[in-house]
Amino acid sequence: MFSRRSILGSAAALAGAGVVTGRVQAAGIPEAPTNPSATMQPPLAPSGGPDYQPVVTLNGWSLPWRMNGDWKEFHLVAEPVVREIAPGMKAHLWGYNGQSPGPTIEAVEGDKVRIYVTNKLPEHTTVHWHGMLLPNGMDGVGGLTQPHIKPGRTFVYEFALQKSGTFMYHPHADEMVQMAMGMMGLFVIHPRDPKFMRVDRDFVFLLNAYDVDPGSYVPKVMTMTEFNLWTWNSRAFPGIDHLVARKGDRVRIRMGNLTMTNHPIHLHGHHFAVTCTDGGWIPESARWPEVSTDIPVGAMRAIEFAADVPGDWAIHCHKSHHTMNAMGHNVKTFIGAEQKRDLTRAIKKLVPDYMTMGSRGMAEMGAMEMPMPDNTLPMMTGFGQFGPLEMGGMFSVLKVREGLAANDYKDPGWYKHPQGTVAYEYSGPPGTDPPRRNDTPAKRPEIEVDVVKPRPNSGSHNH
Ligand SMILES: [Cu+2]
Repeated sequence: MFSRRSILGSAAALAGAGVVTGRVQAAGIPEAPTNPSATMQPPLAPSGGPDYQPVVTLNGWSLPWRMNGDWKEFHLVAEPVVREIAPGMKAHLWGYNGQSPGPTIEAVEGDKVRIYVTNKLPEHTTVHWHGMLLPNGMDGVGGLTQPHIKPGRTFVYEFALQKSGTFMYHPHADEMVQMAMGMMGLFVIHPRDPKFMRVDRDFVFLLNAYDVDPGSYVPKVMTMTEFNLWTWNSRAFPGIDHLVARKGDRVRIRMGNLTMTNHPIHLHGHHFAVTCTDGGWIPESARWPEVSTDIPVGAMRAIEFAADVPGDWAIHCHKSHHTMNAMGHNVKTFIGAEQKRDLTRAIKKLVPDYMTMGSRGMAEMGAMEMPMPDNTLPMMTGFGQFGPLEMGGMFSVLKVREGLAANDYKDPGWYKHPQGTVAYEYSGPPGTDPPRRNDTPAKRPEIEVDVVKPRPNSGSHNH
């Protein structure tokens, strides 16, 4: 699954550089697993200690650890990486252990963690543990709580995990550049009580954004608001993994926002409750049902719902320009304008590749194979079973199916709708009623679900 490599030679050499403390020197630095691909790795089940439902990182993975005495030891390597944003486009980013975002770190409330951070970037860095309650000197703010980690050096962070929840990690050093280049990851702390807030499927991803000029590979790091790639875990539709759930599962989706703007995330076909923020779990009495939730800058939200109806349900950012890729932003609006053939012909004499488009809307771009620079994603793309989806950016599909195995996250393909349950074209003569296909309209099954409260049998489901 992962290739292993030795990072910097022997621990003794590092100790000689005066960076690694004598306390940990004896055991040596743990290996730093690396993962070069954007393929979702199977969740990393707990290998000891309290049981928990491991998270599934969309297009990502969780970082293996080792026990050293009663310390859980991890090794992050900050380094340049190549990330496929979607098939047809790669970006040259900075990240951790081979990918951007870095691997998800999973541990349990009460664990003592020791996290080695090796810097293979061309400039200094630090790691800040966003939202965590920890000693001030472990907070990772370069210059304020620690010296910067210079290129080639390794630092050690040690703290006990006081509180379960969802947290993030990112540099607090040359932050604008390093975050614009993709340096970030998720840190999930599972509750010590395996029954507390137990779900059947637990998905995680970061909202991030890049500004990569069409035809180029490196994000523009000075961009403030005009990003052109809106991504989940540094992937844009149609490159984002689908979220596969078994009918009847209680599902959690944890989303952290490290972009420079807010994202109203909308889920079709289900009612959910926000159950967690970076500050902790939300008591039942303070939850309310929702279908969209706004995720502020520098914050995370976990939503929970019962996946009670099979189907292919869209989940996406409701800012419609965030479900669009590069190329689109500078297209002029021509809706309603007559683009006369003569005019087109005249312009084509000057600009041979010129195309008239957009006078009836932009939908025609969804199916069009437009000539584009290399390494550029179409503005809107992707196909479903009924035609082009005309999407990009922050869009994916929740696929609810009956009878899946508990740990089956494989793409089950497109949903096969029962006959008579898909919207259809009216084909009768004007003024007549549509042909009757069913005596009763197709209805969702009636399931008593309280989205606000955890399921009463929550916790016993998988045992
Ligand atoms: Cu958005």
